[in-house]
Amino acid sequence: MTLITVAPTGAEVDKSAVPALPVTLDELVRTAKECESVGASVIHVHIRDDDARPTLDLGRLRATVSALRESTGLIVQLSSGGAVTDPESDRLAVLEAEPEMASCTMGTVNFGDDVFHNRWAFIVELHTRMRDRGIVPEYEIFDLGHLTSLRRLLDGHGLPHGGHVHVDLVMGVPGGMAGTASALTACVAAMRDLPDGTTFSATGIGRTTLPVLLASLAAGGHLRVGMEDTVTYAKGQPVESNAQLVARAAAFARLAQRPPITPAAARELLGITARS
Ligand code: KMH
Ligand code: ZN
Repeated sequence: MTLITVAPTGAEVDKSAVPALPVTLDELVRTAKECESVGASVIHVHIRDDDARPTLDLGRLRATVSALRESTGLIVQLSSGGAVTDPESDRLAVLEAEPEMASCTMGTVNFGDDVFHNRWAFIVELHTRMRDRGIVPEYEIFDLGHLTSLRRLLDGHGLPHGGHVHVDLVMGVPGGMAGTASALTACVAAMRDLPDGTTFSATGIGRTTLPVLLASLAAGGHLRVGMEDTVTYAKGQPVESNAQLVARAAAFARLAQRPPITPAAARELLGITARS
């Protein structure tokens, strides 16, 4: 069975360049419903302000969590990564919006012409606060050494809330690991040092989307797709919608005899307990 996460928006893609990008709450909710209907069980969320610029405004984040919870059964995973310019304090405050999940990036990485900063003490703080608040982390891995850091984190600071470890390999970022089957295989080998039962999903940025998707399915991994990671469906063909990417991922998963799982099954897999 395959867990499919959709990452519909991100912090980098420009709405004016990609009109299909969901940036308002209405667009996000519509996208979420469409993606759930074609096989997504988790939504990784970045939000935008009224000018379609990335924001970590807490009021908006709370409204987003609540709207997605009311309109869909999806697991809402807020990004604590934000944009490369976001301060640590705002990234930590994301947790106050009380999502079921949040991302937790396992190290600093060059990010195109920028740097995505993730100091060790900040990572420990995110991990600890998530556990205190009953939020399940998805550990974001941009490079092989981030898996070693995850081992160090779990050894020194214990398992996350729910006890299950789930990582997401974000591959093909300029500055991070390559989006190739061999890089994915190296990660799978390194994951042997993580707790038994650790699960992983993978996503390939830009043109690495398909090789990473196929390699992840072949290696027993789960999938993340969405316009945060790719805005081209095929050469010269812009992505029409996030649901188009989820539907393709679901079709590949069915072909691999590992059909998409429901949000309820995903909650069980990830150790997410019901919130009151
Ligand atoms: N926007 C990137 C700088 C995450 O969501 O946790 C960070 C990112 C990772 O997208
Ligand atoms: Zn993200």
